[in-house]
Amino acid sequence: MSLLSRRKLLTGGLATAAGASGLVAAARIARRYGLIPPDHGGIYAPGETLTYAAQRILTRHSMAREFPRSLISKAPFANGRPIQQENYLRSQAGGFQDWRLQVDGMVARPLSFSLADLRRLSSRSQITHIACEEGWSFIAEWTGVPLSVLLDAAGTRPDAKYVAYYSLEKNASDSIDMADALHPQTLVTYGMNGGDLPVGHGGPLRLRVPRQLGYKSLKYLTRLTVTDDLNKLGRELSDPSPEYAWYAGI
Ligand SMILES: Nc1nc2c(c(=O)[nH]1)N[C@H]1C(S)=C(S)[C@@H](COP(=O)(O)O)O[C@H]1N2
Ligand SMILES: [Mo]
Repeated sequence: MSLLSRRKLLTGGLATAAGASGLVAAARIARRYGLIPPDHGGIYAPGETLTYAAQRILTRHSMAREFPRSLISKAPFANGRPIQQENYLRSQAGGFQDWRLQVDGMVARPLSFSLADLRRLSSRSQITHIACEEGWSFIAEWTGVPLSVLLDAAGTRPDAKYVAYYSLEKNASDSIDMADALHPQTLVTYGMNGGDLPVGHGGPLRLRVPRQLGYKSLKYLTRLTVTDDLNKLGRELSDPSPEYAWYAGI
């Protein structure tokens, strides 16, 4: 079956099922095609599944909107208090020379990048909107290395399904599926609005996932782990907070 007709069948099937016999049937179709998000909560909470499955089918190739320079926000809002962790402040005092981004898990070659290493790789800049689930948002230019470039360098195994990512900040981690990890707009960023990424916005390194809500764009990025099963990575990643949907597509 062609990709297009398969896609038509899937979306048609999901819509029909949702209309005819409720969300539970839609979830059943989603499961058959491997479109269950890791926080699905079983067939009794099929809403998350329907959102994820429908989005993944319809927007697999879609791009987050990019804006002209004239629309960059004059006063971007840095969420939360400045990070005060002792190991962070020490690294900052040394100009982040010792900052490393580790890439491991289901890869042929685990790698470790300094900021200088990352700056030598091919970069991309994009002007996108970042939206917090609490209602505020801003537009900024972000510069960095496409996550796909790092995953290719490490040699991601073909059976990988997720990329988990960790912050230097305690208990801060998250994950995305391969569709978002390999998406051209998903960047490991070290620059914002033409300068270094400010501390308040996650400097020296932050993952930007512009097709999802702000909370998926983790600040103070230190590690990427490729996996086929989030349950292998401990509670923090296998059991995400119920307040924040794992899939936050916009
Ligand atoms: N490490 C870390 N990353 C984080 C957060 C955080 O508290 N710690 N907050 C998230 C949330 S809820 C949002 S909306 C955005 C805010 O990005 P900003 O501070 O650049 O505005 O960062 C996300 N990344
Ligand atoms: Mo947020």
